[in-house]
Order: sequence, then structure tokens, then C-alpha cells
Amino acid sequence: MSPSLDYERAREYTEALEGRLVDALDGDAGVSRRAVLGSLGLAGGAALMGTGGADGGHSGGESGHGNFGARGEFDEGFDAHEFLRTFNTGFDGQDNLTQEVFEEDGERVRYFELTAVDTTIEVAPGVEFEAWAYQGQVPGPTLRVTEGDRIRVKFTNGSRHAHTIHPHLKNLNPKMDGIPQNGPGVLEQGESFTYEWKAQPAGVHFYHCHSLPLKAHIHRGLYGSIIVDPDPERVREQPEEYCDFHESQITPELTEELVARAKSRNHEYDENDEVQELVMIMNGFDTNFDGGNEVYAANTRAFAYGVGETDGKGNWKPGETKRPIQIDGQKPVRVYLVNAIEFDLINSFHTHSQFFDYYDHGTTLLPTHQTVDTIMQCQAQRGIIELDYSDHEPGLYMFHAHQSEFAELGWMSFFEVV
Ligand SMILES: [Cu+2]
Repeated sequence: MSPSLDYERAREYTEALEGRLVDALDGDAGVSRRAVLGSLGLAGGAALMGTGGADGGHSGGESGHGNFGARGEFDEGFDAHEFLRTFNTGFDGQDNLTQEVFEEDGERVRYFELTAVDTTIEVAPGVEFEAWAYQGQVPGPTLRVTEGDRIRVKFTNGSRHAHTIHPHLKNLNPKMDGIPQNGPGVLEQGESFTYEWKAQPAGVHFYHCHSLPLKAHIHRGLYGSIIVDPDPERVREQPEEYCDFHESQITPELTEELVARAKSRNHEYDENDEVQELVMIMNGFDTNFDGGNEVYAANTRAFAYGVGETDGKGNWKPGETKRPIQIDGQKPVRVYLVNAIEFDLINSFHTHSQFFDYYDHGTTLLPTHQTVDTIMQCQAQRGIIELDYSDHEPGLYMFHAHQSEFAELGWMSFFEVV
């Protein structure tokens, strides 16, 4: 079986799923999630399985099944591939975000300016969603700092609705909690407030709007992640805070191991450059506002990490917005995974053909789950996944939510190991 044939079949598979999703949603504002799934059943299994059988896979949108199998590209407003690898550290990050780093009172401040706006985003090709978004994007910008820094966020509300920013950090001042009842409360359109939080504990954390009704404000898109990298010097001083062992059980060797792991996690150390780091915020969209999600994804765009068209020589076609996440097989991969889903109780992450180590909340430097291929997260739960494909053949390796419903409605992706 030639690799190019595998790519072609993976493209057909992605297209078939995307075509069904878009057809089911297109021009039918009243469609419910159940109706979408019902149509999946009727459309037949061959295309879904990517077998290229008599009825499936090859239509490419030109057949008589309405728009079944139709494909389209995403607009250029948001690049899900760029988002994966963009970390805003104050030193560096996306151009449209004001950010800087400076010293103040002997402490290091990481300063960011976030503005909430009302905007239209695209959740599947041609499927738009009226979002409320930090900095006009869903998910919001990924903020990345080192443990012990001060995180200062000047928040401006440019939306017609009242919003806040609530951080999932160990925050010592209730005024800075970003809830309606404390400090500045909710901010009305045109108002600003500067939040300040200590970067603690080390881990991958969540930020979101805390206005009421909470499920509406989160589901509309007001969320993002704050990654707090462990400080290796602090790890050396207090290693017991970064693992499950009691202080008396910690040997010098274990301390060195933990320090090395902290350096690998910390963006200010060269060791970190050896790891391919990715941010994935699992989310969903209730496109008809009936209290259930119609579209699922990692980083908003259904099937954006599925397989699109190549030129037949392994190169993605120019303008191809759907392509797998390309991974250097010789380097480890670290995924910062956050579950921002609303309406569904849990979400999950499942890798094909490889097992991984998982760090729940990312607050420890030794895994909380070792050698697993599936983990689940409730809303706001997050964690770090570490995996490698160094002994694998090059090619496509699927990963997805293992609620198969979510996978078929958008949360299905591939790593392309090269
Ligand atoms: Cu809000």
C-alpha cells in the first residue's frame, strides 16, 4: 500500500465527514445535533469508513447527493495551524497583541492587553458563528509565563455584553478573581480594568469570562489558556511540590530529574527547544442555540487538522487550510490540552498507535497517568500530554475525541510524522 494512497483515503475520509457536517448545518438554522447524527446514519457507512466503495468517497462534491462530500476552504481570518504553536510570552508572540516584559519592585511583570469583541468566526468551511472573543479570536491568545512572575492583563471590553476575565490560578486577592461579585465586577462596553495575578502554580491553566449566564459567555468563545512554566531553581529548592513523593523520599537523583524536566518545560531554557509544543483547546459550538453543540473541534475549526489535498508528491497544496499537524518523528511532542466544552459533561483525547504520559493540570513534573492512549477532562480541566513517535514509521496517525459523536462532528485530527 503506497503512502500516497493512504493520504488520498484520509483526504476522502475527512471530506466525507466535513461534507456531512456542513450539509446538515447549511441553510437549516433549526437543525439539531440529533438530526445531524440521524443523517449520518442514513448517508451510508462506506464513505465514512473511507473504503472508497461504490457509493462513497469519490464523489468529491460532483455527484448527485446534494452537496454531499462538498469541500471548501476556511477563510483566512484565523489560522488553526499557527494558533497551535503561538505562545505569547511578553517577549514574543502574535503581532496583534500588545505585550511586554519589565521589572517592577524586584519582580518580573509579564504585561498583556486583551480586548473582548463581538465577531463572526468560521467553525466549519462556510459555517459561521456569532462569537464573543478575546482579541477577536477563539480560543483567545495563549499566554505563557514562568512561575513566580506577575501576570498583568489590561482588559478592555469592546463587546456589547458585559464581560470579565477569570483566571484558574492560585490568586491571593479576591478583587482579581474576575467574577461579578468582586473587585470591578463585570465590565460594561467601553470599560477597562487591569487584572494582576501571581503566576502560580506551574501548569497549564484556563482563563474565561465569568459573566452570567456563565454557559453562554463561555460557549460564545471567551476563553484561552495560561501556561505557567516551572522555574527550575524553585524546583531544586522545593522538589516535593512537583511530585507525589514525600520530602523524606526525595533523593538527589530525583531532584536532578525534576530540575531537568522543569528545564524541558520552561520556554526560557534551551532544553525546551528540543520539544515540539502544541496548544489544543477542545471546544464546541451550538450553532442553533438549542443547548447542544452541533460542531466540535480542537481549536475551533472542525477537521482543520484532518487531511486536505496534496500535490501528489507529499506537499500540501497552496491555500490548503486543512492538513494534519506535521511532527518531526525524532523529537518528542508536548500537547497543552484544555477542555473548554460547554453543554457536554466531558471531552476526551485519544491517540492511535501510540501511548502517552499525562500530567493532570500540568502541576506535577512526574506523570499522573503513565502509558495511556485515552484521557478524559471535565469542563475547565486541562493537562499536559507527552508522546513521541520516534520508533514509528512515517505517515499519518489519527487522534480524536473518543466520544465518537464528537469525532464525527469535527474533533478528528491527524499527526503527520515525517
Ligand atoms: Cu462574558
